[in-house]
Amino acid sequence: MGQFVVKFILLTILVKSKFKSSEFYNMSGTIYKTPNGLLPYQLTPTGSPDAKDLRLLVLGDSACGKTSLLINYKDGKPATQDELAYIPTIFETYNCFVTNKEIGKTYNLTLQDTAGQGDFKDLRTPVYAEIDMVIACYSIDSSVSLANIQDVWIPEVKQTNPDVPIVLVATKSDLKDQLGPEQIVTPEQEERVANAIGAIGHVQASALTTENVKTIFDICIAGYGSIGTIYKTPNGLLPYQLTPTGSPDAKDLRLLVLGDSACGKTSLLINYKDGKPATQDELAYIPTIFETYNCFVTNQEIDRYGYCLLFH
Ligand SMILES: Nc1nc2c(ncn2[C@@H]2O[C@H](COP(=O)(O)OP(=O)(O)OP(=O)(O)O)[C@@H](O)[C@H]2O)c(=O)[nH]1
Ligand SMILES: [Mg+2]
Repeated sequence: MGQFVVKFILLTILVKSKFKSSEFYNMSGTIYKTPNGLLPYQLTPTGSPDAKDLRLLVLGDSACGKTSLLINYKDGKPATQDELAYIPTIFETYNCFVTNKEIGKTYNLTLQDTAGQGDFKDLRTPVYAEIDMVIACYSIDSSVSLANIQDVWIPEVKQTNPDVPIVLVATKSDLKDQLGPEQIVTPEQEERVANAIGAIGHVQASALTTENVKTIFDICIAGYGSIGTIYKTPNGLLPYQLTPTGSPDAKDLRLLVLGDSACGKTSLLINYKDGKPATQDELAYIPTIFETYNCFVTNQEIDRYGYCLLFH
């Protein structure tokens, strides 16, 4: 039982770090998958009494495609030519219900559309405190709009809501097929901004073709449900097992224990890294000065790189 609790705590730390730093972050135009595939939320005409509220806000430069994205998602179909005509937004709110039948969860989504035009800053900023997640948009053919995410939009929202999770979205991904590579932002530029703003996900999407539009919102829902809690897949907690060696692409993850003298930090680490209950000898109290342990852990189920854990 004791061993289970120890593992549980350490795995919680591990899974949270993994979730934040890689599972979502490495999206870069790919699709986030749990062992069962992406958790799919479908639009439903009405919600259930236990539907959770989730408020998503889009922001980004004027005409980068924010409104087109929201309309495409909430209507569940490609935008018509009329809808694709550019009408600058002042301030608009859409609502829709989405359900995942597999796990029986429903969300009442509030989609907060904002104006990219600077004139409407006074309308935008009051809602920043009330939102759960930001969808930060730039147009894939505009490196200025990408730079503005880091220089203008995220600083603006973080003034009011410093810890809000961010999903970074490249809009108009269909333009990659029409424009030359020199007119499209580079993966390095995108990666740099994603890193700088600490995005939990990064997706390239098109309201014109609907590519990945739904994925953006599925990531928001999955990310929101997991942040600050223990990340669980439909199969339960992602289980990492100790392995004698790592794989060449194992990621480094450095965990540090701290707390009062004799509160049990060293016993916890030894128990976990050895994968067995501590012996009576090991449980004897020997004050630590500074010690580092290493071990490799792998999750076979999701068949990805393992982690090289460094404990201090
Ligand atoms: N090729 C292409 N064009 C798009 C796409 N999404 C939007 N557009 C075009 O981009 C223009 C601006 O789209 P909007 O969605 O209104 O832009 P916005 O970001 O809401 O602009 P503001 O409301 O002023 O902040 C329109 O002319 C759209 O037709 C897309 O996925 N692909
Ligand atoms: Mg708009």
